[in-house]
Amino acid sequence: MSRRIELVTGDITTHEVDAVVNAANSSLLGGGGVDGAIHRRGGPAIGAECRALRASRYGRGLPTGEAVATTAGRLPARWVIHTVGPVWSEREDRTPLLRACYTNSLRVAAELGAVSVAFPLISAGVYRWPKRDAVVQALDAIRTAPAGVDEVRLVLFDDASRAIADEVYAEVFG
Ligand code: AR6
Repeated sequence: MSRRIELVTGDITTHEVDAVVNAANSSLLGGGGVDGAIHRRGGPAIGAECRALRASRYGRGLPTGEAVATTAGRLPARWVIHTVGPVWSEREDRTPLLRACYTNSLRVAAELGAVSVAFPLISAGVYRWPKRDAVVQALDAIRTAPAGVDEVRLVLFDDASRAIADEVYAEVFG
């Protein structure tokens, strides 16, 4: 497979890629974390499309693990792909849902014709997924997803997450 996976540190809303993935919630109506940053910087066109999706296809919300695209508004990207990560649970293994966020987002990206996609570390903030395992699942799900998108960035927001990701990357690809 020719897919390139690159680790980057910083704010995902500044990335010039075809599609930026948003760690949304099922309401699609915005929130904090990366979701808040994407809606703020991308402007109201993103929220307007999200509300239209709620009214048409997702009256009960976007299910966890699924992904749907909207405009990227004023972001330097063509699309935002909204996906809903699982909330971390001690009692239940929700790993398949976390991995589905990556594979479904890549499928939607490929359907759109996106060549480059940037992901945040889904579920690793407000949803409390342990950072290291969040990176393991992200890299492995991206690596093994069907072909279609050639260039994938995993954007780590801070240096501590980046250091964990560098270690995991070396283990997964080294
Ligand atoms: N660029 C890149 N990464 C970021 C940015 C940014 N601008 N901002 C935060 N992160 P979170 P979740 C990192 O909480 O855990 C929202 O309220 C952050 O450090 O954004 O999936 C939604 O509406 C962390 O590593 O998403 C949902 O209700 C990662 O992005 C809920 O939070 C994900 O943290 C989703 O929670």
